[in-house]
Amino acid sequence: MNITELQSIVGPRHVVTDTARTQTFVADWTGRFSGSTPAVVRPGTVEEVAAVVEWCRANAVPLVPQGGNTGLVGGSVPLHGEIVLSLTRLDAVRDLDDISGQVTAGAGTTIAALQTAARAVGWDYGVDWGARDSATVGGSIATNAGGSRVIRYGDTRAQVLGIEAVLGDGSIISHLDGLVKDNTGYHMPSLLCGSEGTLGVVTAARLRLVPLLTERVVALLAFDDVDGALAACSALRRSVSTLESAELFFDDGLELVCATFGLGRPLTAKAAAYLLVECADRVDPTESLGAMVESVGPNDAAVASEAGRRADLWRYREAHTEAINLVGRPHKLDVTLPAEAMRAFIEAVRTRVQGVVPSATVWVFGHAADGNLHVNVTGVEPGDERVDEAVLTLVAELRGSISAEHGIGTAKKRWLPLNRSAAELAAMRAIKHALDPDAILNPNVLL
Ligand code: FAD
Ligand code: 2HG
Ligand code: ZN
Repeated sequence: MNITELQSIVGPRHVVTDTARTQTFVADWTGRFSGSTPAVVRPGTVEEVAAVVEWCRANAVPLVPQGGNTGLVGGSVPLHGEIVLSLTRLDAVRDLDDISGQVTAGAGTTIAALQTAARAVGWDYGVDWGARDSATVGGSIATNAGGSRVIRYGDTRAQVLGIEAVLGDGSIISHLDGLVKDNTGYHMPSLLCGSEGTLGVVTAARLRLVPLLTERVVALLAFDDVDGALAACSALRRSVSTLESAELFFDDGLELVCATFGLGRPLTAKAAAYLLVECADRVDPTESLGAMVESVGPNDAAVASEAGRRADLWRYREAHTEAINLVGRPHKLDVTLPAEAMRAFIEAVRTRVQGVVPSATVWVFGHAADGNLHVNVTGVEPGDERVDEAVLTLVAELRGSISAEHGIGTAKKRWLPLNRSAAELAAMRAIKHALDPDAILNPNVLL
């Protein structure tokens, strides 16, 4: 491989080959997926991205696009010796239009930096999740990230009005005017959202902003059983127009988070299931939420309006991922169930998993209002996929989705036919071939 040619495209400083420095780019956040790379290439402009893609095509060298490397399905790291194309230098936030409420962000902009820029001028970005400080705009588009505010603002796809990207043949497509209504053919942002780096390298996006809501209240509600928590979630969705998040977790997860991070328990008594809800408005939503909380009858509740206390309550939910990672490398199954099947799934999933690996530990939490559950399984060898098979076939039996918001990556590739027909897979392959004829872009994920 002629590294000098890559150096001449992006500058010698931006081609990293030293294995000590490539370490953080070749292993994923969980430590379950790792590989090696001949080079991490860090372009600084869309033209440099296009030149690197053209070079890869000419030299038959595949690449893996990478943003913050917080992806959880083994799709962001070079498992087959690919080049890593790191987009983090493309981090400019520009053309923030106060009138339309739109902004253009480079692919490498972190979600936290985007939020900061929007909030400084009275707007906000509608998508938010725990990895906000590292996850990037490009990665969030490639995975169609969801997070904790989907009930109010939708997923990443719902925020993307325009896109700039480099396709597999090195051509640049750019449509960043941000017209809200623009039915002029195939909608490239929709196609690239969730494409996991297989169709194009996203270099920038025109994003919709939402009004900044400064008055907030968070409530942690405890229930005797999962039915109580799910019924409360549904009642709150129906009656509280300011509801932004409704998150579910269980006592084993709460216990683990408290023990791992030395936190006191948030409520005096233990409960089976917990619902964490957040409301946001321009006027204080505490009273309206309080009245509704009483009507859904939790056993106990902790309520916080002040920012620090709100963050404390959120920590019990958001720290699940980190706490579980410290138990051992988890198998992560991020799934959606139809609302009416959630309880049946939660009841059955432990038995199914322990039926194939009796020593496994199953952790369940998620975004209750979206039907999105995160099943994490620890105590399993990284390559032993029997637990993945058990969970994903249960999901399919219940007519759910094997990927709610993290994508397919390499972790779930073999189970994609559980959700997609042969005709759909053929259509996807045809699209892939049209946009990436030489299979240069992340060829080992998704299909
Ligand atoms: P990476 O991990 O670098 O890449 C992810 C995928 O996108 C890969 O396939 C990669 O090839 C591709 N890609 C990256 N950049 C580009 C680009 N510019 N162009 C084309 N393809 C690209 N996800 C959720 O949806 N909801 C959550 O609530 C959530 N919570 C999380 C909490 C924690 C603690 C962690 C570690 C992760 C969480 N995630 C969540 C997963 C992760 O943050 C998202 O998938 C995120 O969108 C990945 O962004 P990234 O920049 O880190 O992308
Ligand atoms: C979350 O909702 C993330 O916290 C991560 O999507 C889920 O760790 C997981 O499995
Ligand atoms: Zn999630």
